[in-house]
Amino acid sequence: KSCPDLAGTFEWDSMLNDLGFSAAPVSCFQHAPMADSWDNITVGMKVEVQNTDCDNFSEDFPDSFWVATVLKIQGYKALLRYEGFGQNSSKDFWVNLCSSIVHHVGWCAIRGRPLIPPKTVEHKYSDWKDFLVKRLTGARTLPSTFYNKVHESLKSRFRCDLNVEVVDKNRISQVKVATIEKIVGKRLHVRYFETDDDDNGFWCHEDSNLIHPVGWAHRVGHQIDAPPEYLERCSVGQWDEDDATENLFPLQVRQRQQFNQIAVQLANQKQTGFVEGMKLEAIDPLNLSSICVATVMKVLKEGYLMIRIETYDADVNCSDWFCYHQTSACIFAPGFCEANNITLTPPKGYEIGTFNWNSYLQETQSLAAPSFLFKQLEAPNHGFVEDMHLEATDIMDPRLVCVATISRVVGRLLRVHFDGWEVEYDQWLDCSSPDLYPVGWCQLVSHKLEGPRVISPPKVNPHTGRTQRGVRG
Ligand code: MLZ
Repeated sequence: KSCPDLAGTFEWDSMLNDLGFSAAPVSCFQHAPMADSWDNITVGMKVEVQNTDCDNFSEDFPDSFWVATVLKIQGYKALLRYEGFGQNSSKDFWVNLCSSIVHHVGWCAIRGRPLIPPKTVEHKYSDWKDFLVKRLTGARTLPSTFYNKVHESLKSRFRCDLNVEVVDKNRISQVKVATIEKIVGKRLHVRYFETDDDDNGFWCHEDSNLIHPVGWAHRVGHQIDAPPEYLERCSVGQWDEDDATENLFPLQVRQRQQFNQIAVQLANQKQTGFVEGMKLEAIDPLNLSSICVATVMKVLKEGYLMIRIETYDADVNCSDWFCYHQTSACIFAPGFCEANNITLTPPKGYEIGTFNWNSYLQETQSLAAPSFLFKQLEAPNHGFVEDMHLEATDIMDPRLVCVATISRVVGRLLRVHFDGWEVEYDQWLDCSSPDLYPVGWCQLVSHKLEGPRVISPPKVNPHTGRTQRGVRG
């Protein structure tokens, strides 16, 4: 099985006992394995687990099991205490609840495995059976189908060798054809078509809005860099069995349906949607810590927009345009930052303290995109709270999943801070971002987890003072 190198992966266990440590609950991460059934997993539940408090414990051949109670839950991790320990916390331990060493009560009986009381307490009772029966009466446990569910929820919709269209990390205004080479935890490693072997390709989650089905660019009118045969295939709608088709992108299908509904409503109310030249605020795709003044440069089909971040000098080749869907939660009406006390990054040539939307609109003779067009109006009850810990992709170096903390919550918008790194590395992300994972996710899917930074300072491009998508560090 192909896994990224797990050497040096960070273990949360030392931090989990810190006073006040709080991990974002699994149920906050809609796309995460088991998120939809996590509310049934509660403190006080009983499970059967290897008994390590015995003579000659061997991890590979555990021959004794015992019942334990869930004392705390942090992400996928649970603090367990063996039955019989009462107030004695000396053998408490953290496990990943989704790992294969934890079982529902009754599992040992079915499998003919022995339940053996831990050494530390074996002298405490003479009738352990009676003790356990009493302790277990009325107790909750995991559903017996828990591991089948875990297993199911870990499966990717994709498979290796499928072709997709992916943002070109060196030119974010276009997509390229790429092939899936590896899948870890529903994160896809893709290799751009016709690039040399040194190119390290690109990582993104299968629900990312940076990847699309084959034929997408042609369909919506997005720029694509692909071989002529491919373009020809797309223009006649001829797919082969290795082409990823739209059924693998349910979120994008939903976006399109939402867009169609909005278009009907707008038409009924005789209102127009996004128009070329409109101004807005947008998360800078090349510097996710900053929300910037931006312009709609082009309206594509099916609700896609090409947007330019005005922080930088305009590129004559339009290579600085970036595609956001109209229903994206990463674009905002002018005034959003001010209303929410976020520092708006002004256009090139303007100062943070003095930039004013009204005069800017006048000067540039342009219209503000009206606020009813933006998704920010809906703030779902997502459950994220400041200071919660989680695991998050460093989208500027997307092979990395790192230890992180929620540093701000603004409606549905989250600011994610990478522990130990400067705030310049922070990322504004929507609460439904597929780049956010619960504590214990990396361990669950065998992905390397980057710990908090301890040594070397970060590098910034000395020429531009900023970093580039996917090519930093
Ligand atoms: N090469 C990169 C690594 C940064 C990783 C930060 N993750 C939060 C750099 O030094 O910029």
